[in-house]
Amino acid sequence: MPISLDKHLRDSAVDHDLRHLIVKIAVTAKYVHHAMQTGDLGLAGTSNMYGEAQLALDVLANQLFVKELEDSHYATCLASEEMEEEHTIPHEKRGKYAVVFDPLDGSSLVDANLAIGSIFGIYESDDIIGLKGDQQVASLIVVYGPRLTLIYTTKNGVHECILNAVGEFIVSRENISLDKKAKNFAPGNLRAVSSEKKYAALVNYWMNNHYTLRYSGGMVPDINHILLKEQGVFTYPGYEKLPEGKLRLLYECAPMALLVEQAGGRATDGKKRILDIAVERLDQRTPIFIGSEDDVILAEKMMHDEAY
Ligand code: P6P
Repeated sequence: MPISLDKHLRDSAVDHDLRHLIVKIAVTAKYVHHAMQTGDLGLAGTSNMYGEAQLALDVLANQLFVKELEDSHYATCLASEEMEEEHTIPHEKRGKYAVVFDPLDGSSLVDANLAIGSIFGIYESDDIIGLKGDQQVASLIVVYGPRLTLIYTTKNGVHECILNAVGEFIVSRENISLDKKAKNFAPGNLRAVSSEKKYAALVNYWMNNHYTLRYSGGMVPDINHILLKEQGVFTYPGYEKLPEGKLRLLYECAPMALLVEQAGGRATDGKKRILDIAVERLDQRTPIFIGSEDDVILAEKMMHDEAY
């Protein structure tokens, strides 16, 4: 008998408000997916038949999540990669969870019809600055691919759900567990190999040892791939032009790190555990090495040990 996301959360004795918050995110993702599919939204710079400036999909996705999360009465504040400031929930609608999100990560891929996703981190907190990823009570990704799926953790394992024919998210995989060793590699920021010789050596190691390349340019499908294949290593290092790399700690790396650690993997900035890094700024970036534990450890050594 298929189990719905809501029942799976209830059976895991997840806090009532947190359960409803996660279900609300899943339902809103259906609206975002519909907007993506109906094509009644151009990307920024186009206009509809009334001559109104059309909303870029990522702006619309952000507006949908902000509205639904505010109306849920379960959030204290919101922070989004699409907004410069924290969004404080009006007092009469305030709950107990701070929700941080990238509403549509990799939206530039959507016009090439590649899979993209949404990323969420949830904290029981009144504010965000100063938090560490380890304080997340839940994180989840939504994958807008050939199927609409999500993978979530409430720190009680990592589980996948798929949207079924009647519009319900049904559990499709439970307790995802990563192998210590990877066979696939997802080398982000490859342009860095020209200046970062240690990164060039690491990429060569993967190629010379016949790892299989699996990199799409979207962090959500790439980490989703690692979780569902139960092995793999994803890297996005910094380099001379961007010492901290491109990916954001709060909206991308910390939620992904919780999912991967809960699945038995590892996630660091090359030296420090991602979940131990305090959030000092909403747009703070960090290098990231994430996935199968042994391969992340090897990547850390090859990037930072003098012996390599
Ligand atoms: P690059 C998408 O823009 C994103 O933020 C992540 O989803 C993805 O992993 C990364 O950037 C891709 O970066 O340098 O390969 O385009």
